[in-house]
Amino acid sequence: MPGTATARACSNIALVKYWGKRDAALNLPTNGSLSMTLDGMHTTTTVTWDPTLAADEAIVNGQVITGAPLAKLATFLDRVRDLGATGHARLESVNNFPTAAGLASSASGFAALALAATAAAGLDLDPRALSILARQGSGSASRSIFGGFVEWYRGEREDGLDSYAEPILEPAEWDVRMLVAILEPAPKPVSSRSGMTLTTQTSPMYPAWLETVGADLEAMRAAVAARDFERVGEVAEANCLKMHATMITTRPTILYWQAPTVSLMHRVMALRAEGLPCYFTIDAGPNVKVLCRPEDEARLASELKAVPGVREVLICKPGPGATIL
Ligand code: 2P0
Repeated sequence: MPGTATARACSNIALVKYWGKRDAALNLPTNGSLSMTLDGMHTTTTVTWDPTLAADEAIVNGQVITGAPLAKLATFLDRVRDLGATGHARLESVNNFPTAAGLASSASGFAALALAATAAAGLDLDPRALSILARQGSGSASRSIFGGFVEWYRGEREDGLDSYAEPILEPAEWDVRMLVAILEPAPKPVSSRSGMTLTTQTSPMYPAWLETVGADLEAMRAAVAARDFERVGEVAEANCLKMHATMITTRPTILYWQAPTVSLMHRVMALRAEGLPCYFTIDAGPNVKVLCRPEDEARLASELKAVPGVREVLICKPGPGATIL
């Protein structure tokens, strides 16, 4: 009988970012990062190890995957075969959020796949081993194994065994909101993978990133532990802008912002000046995520929706870790 398992994992948003690798094959980062798992955005993945299959097969959001994206999944499944799985796998994966909207699906995708693929093979990995496995699919996936607020350690080892994530606060321990303002579709930006490589090689700002990101991480760790909303927001916003400064000064430039991205940043700063505490962060795309307190969620959502170019606003709470369904 083929072994089958279904797992679900949420996406996450980094409050201190991952941008740069010390090992590209293992996705070992140049710096640690810290994120919030997002309950509203998840991937559900079913994996079946089937001895009759001649090759790995994948369907993502109803589309049969071929070529380089399938090869990337097969390489990841090789890591699961290294752990003891045999034969080939059929995987079917669905995101509950719009993938084409430039919202990262690799974090939730590889976290769900790591859990489903190992469980289907009868392998019982502890959360740390799962985080290490998910990291090899996509760096940010190491964080999506856990719920709430999560730190992913840089690690020092060349084999990556000390580069895994751990939870700092469980979802129930601190209630905040992350509003995701989704913009109208724009030309597809540079992938994170190639963008990171170019930035580390060419941005004159990258050394400054490396010199200062450790202090951001330390400040964020303390602010999250103290549930200090303003401090978390200030450090997250500054760290996001610093990462984008390294992207923008990459040659050729990696400018993920569109005009509405900048309008949203101004709107968030203006709302804050008017007395609504909120802070923005932006990843490798044009969409803007805004941190606020639960009681401000409705007002902030309507303010963000009123910015021209905003198509939709998703409201996320701190979400759970990856689970078997
Ligand atoms: C982050 N990003 O910390 C940062 C901020 C984008 C900007 O992690 O190459 O998809 O698969 O390890 O994890 C996106 O990068 O990259 C990312 P790979 P990944 O969330």
